[in-house]
Amino acid sequence: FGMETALRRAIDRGHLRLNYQPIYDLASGRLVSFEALARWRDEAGAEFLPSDFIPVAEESGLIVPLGRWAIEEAVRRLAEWDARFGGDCGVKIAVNLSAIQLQRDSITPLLQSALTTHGLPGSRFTLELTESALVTDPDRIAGIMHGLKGLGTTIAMDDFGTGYSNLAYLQKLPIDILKIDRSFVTGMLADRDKVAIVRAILSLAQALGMQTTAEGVETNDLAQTLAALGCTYGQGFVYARPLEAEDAYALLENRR
Ligand code: G
Ligand code: G
Ligand code: NA
Ligand code: MN
Repeated sequence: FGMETALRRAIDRGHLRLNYQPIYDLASGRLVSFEALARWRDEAGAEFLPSDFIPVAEESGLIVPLGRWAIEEAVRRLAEWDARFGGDCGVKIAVNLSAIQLQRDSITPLLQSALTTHGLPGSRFTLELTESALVTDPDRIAGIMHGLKGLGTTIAMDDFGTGYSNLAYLQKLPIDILKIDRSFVTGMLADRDKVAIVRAILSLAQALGMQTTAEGVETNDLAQTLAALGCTYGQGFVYARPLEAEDAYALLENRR
């Protein structure tokens, strides 16, 4: 079957795009960033989600061109938003990096070059890595993370709590944000065990001087509870689903 061939063609022909899901500061309600999420609509109009094609991309090696495209597209888009806004539009963009992409490609010079091309500082970007990135070659990943930090970026540990039981890496790596996996967040108001896990992650992050993002915030009650517990940021359907770029820009325009 030709999912790999079709994906290769989609990358070459520019048929992938990024959607953008807003992330808010829970205490102030301020819009602070957008997570860039890849989408693919094929020639027949069928829409594919990352859960369909990222695994194919990783197995086939296409994650390298796909990941390069995502970084360049995110940087280009933020520069476009700044230009339309008439200056720094005040949000960051978060880009997902897969473990296999980090093993196979040199992300830091690529990002540096995109930043130079578009005249943006690294501090306008967050990079989201999963714990699985740390399993195979932690020393190499640590080196990459320090290189990315050197560009001024923010580093977020995605899906935190689902991946890796060895927490020793938290004290060694330059991690700024723990993203609490939505499996602990959504529905936590009706589940004391989930609340206990979320509290534990929040206090761990606080003790280590890290910020936190709760994913899967689906209700106002949940947003308020997370704010009261000291979670820094929230992302989820109560605010917005992942948006087309134009709708994301409208959201940030209307914010002022
Ligand atoms: O948008 P959706 O919830 O279907 O995304 C599912 C997951 O796919 C995200 O959590 C993210 O980790 C991953 N993903 C989305 N876009 C990208 C991308 O551009 N690169 C990589 N490596 N992963 C992505
Ligand atoms: O962790 P990851 O990068 O895979 O998470 C992003 C994915 O989570 C996106 O694909 C998005 O569609 C999904 N998502 C974002 N907010 C919510 C939410 O509030 N509820 C649910 N069920 N999924 C969400
Ligand atoms: Na992510
Ligand atoms: Mn996640």
